[in-house]
Amino acid sequence: MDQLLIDETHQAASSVERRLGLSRREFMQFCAATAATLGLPAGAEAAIAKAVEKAKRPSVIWLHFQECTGCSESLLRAEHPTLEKLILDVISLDYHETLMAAAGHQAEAAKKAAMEANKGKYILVVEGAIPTKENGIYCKVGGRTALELTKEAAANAAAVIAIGSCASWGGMPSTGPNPTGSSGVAEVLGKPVVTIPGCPPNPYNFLATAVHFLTFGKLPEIDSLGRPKFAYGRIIHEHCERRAHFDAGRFAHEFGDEGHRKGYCLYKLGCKGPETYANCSTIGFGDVGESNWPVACGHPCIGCSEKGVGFAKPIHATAQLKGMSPPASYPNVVEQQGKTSFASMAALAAIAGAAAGGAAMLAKNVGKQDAAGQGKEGQ
Ligand code: FSX
Ligand code: SF4
Ligand code: F3S
Repeated sequence: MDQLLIDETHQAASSVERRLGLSRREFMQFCAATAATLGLPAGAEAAIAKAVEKAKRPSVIWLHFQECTGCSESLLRAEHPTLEKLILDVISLDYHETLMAAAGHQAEAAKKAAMEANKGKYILVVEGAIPTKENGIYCKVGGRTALELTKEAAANAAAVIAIGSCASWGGMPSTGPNPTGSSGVAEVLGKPVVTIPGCPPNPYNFLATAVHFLTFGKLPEIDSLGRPKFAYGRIIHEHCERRAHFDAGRFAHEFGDEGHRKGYCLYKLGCKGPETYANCSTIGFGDVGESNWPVACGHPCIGCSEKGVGFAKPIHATAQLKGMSPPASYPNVVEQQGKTSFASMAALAAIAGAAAGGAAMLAKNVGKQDAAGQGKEGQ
């Protein structure tokens, strides 16, 4: 960073320091973490710091429908005490049914006023699915259906964000036979919206999306399902901390067995990491950093963020492997010293250039080792 940028960044940090009582270090950590979540190049935290420092925060109108409020909870109950302050400082949360003090007519009036004052400029955030059967009578707020309220609020919004799997594609309320016709926001509006799926989604994915809007004046790049690519561009299995165990054929077969206790791959317990696009494994939950996500806690991923997987496939059914096939044979879990390993046999066969013969010998020897009862955990 050049000197001017450093000075401006420090200025921004001091201003936020005064406003929120945050230390400069905490604020810069937040900016750096957001820049990293967005996959921005080094130095981008300076632009974020300047944008957050600006007094004018985008107005956010947040609607709640068929859901458990877990999205809001995960956003506001982060362990790190400053995150909550930052969320409320990055955005101007003008209407949020479960957080605002107002109730009844007062709340309705607050929404109307916020929508009028920020016409064409506010961000509409929808949490929860929208029931569509019987003209949407299964979810009403203030006597009006979720269907009506969504369409009305979306009409003058600068951007629409569906937070959580419920709002993104129906989520848990849409589980078959879906008696209320629960649907996602894009389906109801008939146009694409930004979706932040997950049940609940990682708060940083929402926050980073809001900060991107604040910093660059536009929403981040999205995929065909409306998901920001920075967060949902890769399958969990690609960057899972247990991946080496999957590749080596070391699996937990039952909860509490030796493989489970040793932290082996959870694929055979139904982990949907191989067919779920999300960054759970890389940014973690609860603002405590990596290693705080379902798989790290010992439970298979249920694909909560993936349409057609979460709340659709049985939790312990084996996942579909996307873009890969499992190896036909696996190395032993414990290689005994002094014996030729699977890898070294493969290397030797390749070096000898006798691919066909080498492979045949390899198969024969692996067969012998299997017969000797080794590597049971890997089978
Ligand atoms: Fe709950 Fe949100 Fe799940 Fe849904 O999260 S955590 S049921 S995605 O809409 O409140
Ligand atoms: Fe991780 Fe699940 Fe893939 Fe195993 S199957 S490596 S636990 S994501
Ligand atoms: Fe959900 Fe799987 Fe992430 S269950 S929270 S998508 S690890």
